[in-house]
Amino acid sequence: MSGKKHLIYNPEKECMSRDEMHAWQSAKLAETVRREYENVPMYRARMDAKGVKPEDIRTVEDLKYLPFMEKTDLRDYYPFDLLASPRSEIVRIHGSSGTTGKPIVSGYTRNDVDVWSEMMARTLTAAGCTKDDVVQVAYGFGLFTGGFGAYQGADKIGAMVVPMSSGNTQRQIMMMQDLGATMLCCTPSYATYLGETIREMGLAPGKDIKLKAGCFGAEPWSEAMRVRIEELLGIDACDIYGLTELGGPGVAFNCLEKDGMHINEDHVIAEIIDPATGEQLPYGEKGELVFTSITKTGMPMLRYRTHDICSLTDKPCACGRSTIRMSRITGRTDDMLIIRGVNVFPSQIETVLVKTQGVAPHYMLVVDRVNNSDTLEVQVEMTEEMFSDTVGQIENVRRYITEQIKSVVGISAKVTLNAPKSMPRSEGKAKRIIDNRKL
Ligand code: DLL
Repeated sequence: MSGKKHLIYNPEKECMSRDEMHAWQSAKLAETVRREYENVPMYRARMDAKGVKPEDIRTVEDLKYLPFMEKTDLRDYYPFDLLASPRSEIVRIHGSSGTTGKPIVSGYTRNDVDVWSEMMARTLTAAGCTKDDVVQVAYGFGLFTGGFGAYQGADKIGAMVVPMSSGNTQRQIMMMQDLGATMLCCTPSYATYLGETIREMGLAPGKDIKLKAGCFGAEPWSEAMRVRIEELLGIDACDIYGLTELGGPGVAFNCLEKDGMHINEDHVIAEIIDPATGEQLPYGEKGELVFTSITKTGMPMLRYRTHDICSLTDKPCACGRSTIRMSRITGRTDDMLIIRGVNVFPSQIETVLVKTQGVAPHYMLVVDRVNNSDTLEVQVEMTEEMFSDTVGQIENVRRYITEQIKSVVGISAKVTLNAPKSMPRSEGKAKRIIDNRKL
């Protein structure tokens, strides 16, 4: 237990008994399935093919009879064929850029925007935000949901919102000082960059910078990275999770215990499945996260496969919320690199790097195939202090990282130490992998 003071935005919903939650979820699920069956021809056809009728879905346990949805569905039925409400009811479009071609888009009704704002108000409150706070939003505003999500949540709380969007780091820091920002919302990689820049400018967290907490997400990050951000900025760094298809950030969030992310279960039902068989897995086991939206009306997602890997727990949390929690995302089924037959997650390598003295957490994994064998190169940046060390000392660090990767991940990697500030900085989602084998 952290001993921290916990604020809860909506105790009635966030602390309801498990029986009440089960009854609520079951009723909302049945309603959503009916809406989807009646309005979305693709999903009706999929249910018919499985021999499932809306009246078969009465409780949360019946979820397993429903067919899955996938990101490819959003591409195949782009842009509006998955809408479960009339076009005239859609008040907002958000999207995320895929690695290939067109973005995927999701349509939000007024109800969906309100639900999302509530989820984000809960998220920010759990990190300690009240109407007295100044919330600097350094997530991008646009089709990406980060900026608008944080704005809407802080606005609902009645805090003072500073909608900076991402980038323009010097101006970002100037405004942070001038306006006395107390909360920061951005990606963890950008938080690291902001923290480093603040330190380089000789500014002192707690004195020149008034931040007390941050809500960071939209990309995977490690526990070691959290410790680093907390040290750099002198704050509580809370993990927040979400995806465009489910209504943006705020699907799940850390409270100040930072022991897993509370899922907004009155709006989404979470399952963990074995990605190979599609079978449900029990609490505690790692697998692919699947979500069903039960209060969205624009484009509800039923059993949506996120490809994110984590586990769930229903163990009680010291904050008083009764909702189940998801662990940190440890990787994606499609981000998992298979190198010489070994499963490698970038987060494992990040943990090694962040814990190593002398290197900065700016890194890139370059995978290639040479003479029919996979190669992995880990490029990481040295700190200024390390850079001015002797060649022998630098070589010791390189060797240390190589050994650690071998022992943690189980494969040999070539480690390249780059000069300070030579690697690209990320203002939004960081790109950490170059897989030349796919080219
Ligand atoms: O990234 C929404 C968001 C904005 C979440 C701001 C948190 C903060 P998409 O662009 O649709 O939506 O990307 C969703 O990002 O499936 C995960 O793979 C990844 N992701 C999001 N949050 C986290 C997190 C937003 N906390 C995809 N940890 C998801 C790890 C995350 N991965």
